Amino acid sequence: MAFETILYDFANGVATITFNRPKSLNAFNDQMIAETISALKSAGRDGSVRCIVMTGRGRAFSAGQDLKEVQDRDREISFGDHLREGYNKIILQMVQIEKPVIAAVNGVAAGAGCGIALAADIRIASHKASFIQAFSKVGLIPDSGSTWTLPRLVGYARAFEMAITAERISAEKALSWGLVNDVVPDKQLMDVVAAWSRSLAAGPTVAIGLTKRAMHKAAGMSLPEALQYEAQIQDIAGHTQDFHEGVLSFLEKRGPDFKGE
Ligand code: T3D
Repeated sequence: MAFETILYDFANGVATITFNRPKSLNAFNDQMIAETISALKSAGRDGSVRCIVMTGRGRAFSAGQDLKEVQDRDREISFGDHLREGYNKIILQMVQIEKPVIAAVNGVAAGAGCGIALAADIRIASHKASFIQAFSKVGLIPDSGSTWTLPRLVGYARAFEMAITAERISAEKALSWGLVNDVVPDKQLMDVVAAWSRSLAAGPTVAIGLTKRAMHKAAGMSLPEALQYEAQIQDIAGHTQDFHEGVLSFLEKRGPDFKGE
C-alpha cells in the first residue's frame, strides 16, 4: 500500500500504522485522515492481520486536527461533515474491527489524537507521553469519541476536568487514573508493544474480537441483556477451531497453537 502521511507495516500477524507528519507533531490533515481510514479498512479485511498497532513518528503520537489546514478549509465544509467523513470513521473502524488495537503512545496525544488513543483497546505509553483534551483551547467540544470513551475510562469528574481545562495529563497520572494500561521507559516502548502485539496476534483472534464486540455492546445493555448476548456469542466462540485447540492443548499439557480461526 502506498501512503504518504502514514507508514503501514505488516509482520508476524501485526499491522502497524505510524502517523508520519512529525514536523507538525503528526497533526491530521485530510490526507492523513483518509489514509488512516484506508489502512484500518485493509487491516480489518486482511485475515492474516491479527493485531493492529497505532503509533506516531517523532516526539508526538498526534497533535490532533491540523489547525493550519482548518484555517484554509473551504467554509462550505461543515465541522459536522468533516467529523462524519473523517474522525468518526477512524474511531468506528478501530472499535468495530474485531481484532485488538494497541495504541503505542510515544508522545503527546492531543485533541483528535487523544480521542484516537482512547479508542484503542490497549494503551501502552512512553514515560514521555501525555494526554491533552485540547479542544476547549480552540473553542471546540471533545470529539473523536472522547465524550464517550473518556468518562468511561476515568469517570465523569476527571473527564470533564480534562475537557474544560485542556490541561496536559502526564503518563504517570494517566496510569494512576486508569487511562493507560502501562507506562514504560521511552526506549523500551516499542519492545514492550511488540511483546504485547506478538502475544495478541498468537491468541484466539475470533474470541478476542467477540470479547471486544460484547464489551462495547454491553455498555448500552442491562445485565440480563448482556447475559443473553454473552450466551449468544459464546456459541460462536465455542465453534471455533481455536476453542478445540485451547481445550486439547490444556488436556495435553502444552501451549496452545491458535490459528485465529
Ligand atoms: O472539523 C474538525 O476537524 C474538528 C476536529 C477537531 C479535532 C481536534 O483535534 S481539535 C484540537 C486540535 N489540536 C490542538 O489544538 C493542539 C495544538 N497543539 C498544541 O497545543 C501543542 O502543539 C502541543 C501541546 C500538542 C505540543 O506543544 P509543544 O510545545 O511540544 O510543540 P509546539 O511547538 O506547539 O508544536 C511543534 C510544531 O508542531 C509547531 O510547528 P512549527 O512552529 O515548528 O512550524 C506547531 O505549529 C506544530 N503543531 C502542533 N500541533 C499542531 C501543529 N500544526 C498544526 N496543527 C496542530 N494541531
